[in-house]
Amino acid sequence: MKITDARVVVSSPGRNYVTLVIETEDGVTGVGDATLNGRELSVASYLRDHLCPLLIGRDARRIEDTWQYLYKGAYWRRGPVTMTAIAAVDVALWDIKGKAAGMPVYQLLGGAARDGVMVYGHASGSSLDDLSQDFQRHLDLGYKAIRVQAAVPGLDKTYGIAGAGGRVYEPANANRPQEDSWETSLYLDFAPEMLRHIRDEFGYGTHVLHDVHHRLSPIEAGRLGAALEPYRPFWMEDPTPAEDQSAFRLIRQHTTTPVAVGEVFNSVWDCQQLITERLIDYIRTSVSHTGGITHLRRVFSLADLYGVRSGSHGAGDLSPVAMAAALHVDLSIPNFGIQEYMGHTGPFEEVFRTGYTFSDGYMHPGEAPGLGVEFDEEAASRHPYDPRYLPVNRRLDGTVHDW
Ligand code: CS2
Ligand code: MG
Repeated sequence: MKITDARVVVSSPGRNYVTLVIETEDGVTGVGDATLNGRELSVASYLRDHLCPLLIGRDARRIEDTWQYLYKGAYWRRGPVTMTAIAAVDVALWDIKGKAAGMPVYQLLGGAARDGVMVYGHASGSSLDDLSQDFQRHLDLGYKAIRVQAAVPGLDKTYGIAGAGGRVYEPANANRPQEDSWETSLYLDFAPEMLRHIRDEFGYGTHVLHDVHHRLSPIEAGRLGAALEPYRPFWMEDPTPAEDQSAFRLIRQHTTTPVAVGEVFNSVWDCQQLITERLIDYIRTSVSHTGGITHLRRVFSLADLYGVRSGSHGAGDLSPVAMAAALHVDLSIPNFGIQEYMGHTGPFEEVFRTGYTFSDGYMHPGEAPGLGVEFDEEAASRHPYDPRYLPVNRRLDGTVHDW
């Protein structure tokens, strides 16, 4: 089953997505997501200029061999650009294999290990009252797990707060990054208040999650985790920048609040110490930034040995192709924890026709052969690339802080 064409489509149906389309001699086509938010064209070029020419003539059935060929053959290993490009190829080949076999990808991965995939949605607000309204909206939609973020009093721009009050969840500016503001002391006082507010109003029947977005030092994270314990968060996400894996030993010494890390990682090596020393509870690497289904399964298999569960990144900047691929993996692995589901906005449905479903807090990838996502290239061409920068974050004295 020879590959006859591999092409990259960069489009912006609501936000920017890079999609790889692979065609085979017998007419089976596969798609992969190659979106690296804010740095999209670097992956598009890696694919177009370096990988697509190598794919022509290869046997589409040899997924592992192709993965090794692209990873080891590059010499320059790992890194978000390389691993996102390889992921797109890998996911497209799994899509092709599923379509050729007449089976959904999860069946090829061993079949369903559960009936559905518990997902968490994002509730946010400019105030605690706004947050409560959004939390209720998610409950009404059926969510069993809800992430909470609210504007920190005293900081005029904070990450993760959608729409209401004129705030933008993830400001993305055309010419240069927006500058957010930050002060750890204000946040550390406020975050436990926010969790208390939600538990007082809604009780303990729903899983509540919170994303710290890499902004604390290890000892600050220990203090936050301890302060959150009475409100029993499902997890505290990305408490510190996790390039420093050993820093998590200090967090562990101070709190039993579960820790989730990994959305900016791109290989099993980035989380090896976190997993093997049991320094985290959930590993959040995503299918599209971590070398695709082939490598993500390797990460989750290692995690399974150490009692660490999955909690894949599923923000709206990963395309519906990535969402579908994540759901196939989630359904089939033994150590699934939870899946993020932020959903997609704008006219994305014109371009990506998805077969996955959401019902009562659980998702399912569907039974269509392959990934179950159809990509309409003609529709994509009506939504051209729209360059955007992610924000940077500064403390009130002007120091650049982790975003
Ligand atoms: C966030 C992301 O979903 C999350 O947990 O941390 O929205 C993240 O900010 C974006 O994916 C960055 O592109
Ligand atoms: Mg996050």
